Amino acid sequence: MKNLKHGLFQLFIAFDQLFNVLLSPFSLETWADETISSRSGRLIHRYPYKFYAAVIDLIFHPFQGPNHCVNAYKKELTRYQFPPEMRDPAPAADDDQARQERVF
Ligand SMILES: [Ca+2]
Repeated sequence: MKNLKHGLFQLFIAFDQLFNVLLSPFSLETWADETISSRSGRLIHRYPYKFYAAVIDLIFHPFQGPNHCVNAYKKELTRYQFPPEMRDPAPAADDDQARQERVF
């Protein structure tokens, strides 16, 4: 059961990241290892990402509560989707200053 749950989650993340690239493959803001939620959270300070984040947050609100996209971005900073031995031991940046420095 644990393998099934892990595999389904990996498939979801893989398709999410593929869809993120397919949305705008020739943008310099597109990165293959980023979900649409994380990208929307990273760029939430401007449109169209502010709109994307509002829609995605609304969809995920019943399951995860508010601020899904910003939380996805913070989670991305911890390299949560990497194998455990490849994750950065540094804690995620929670303050806005550190977040702005890591945007690009
Ligand atoms: Ca990632």
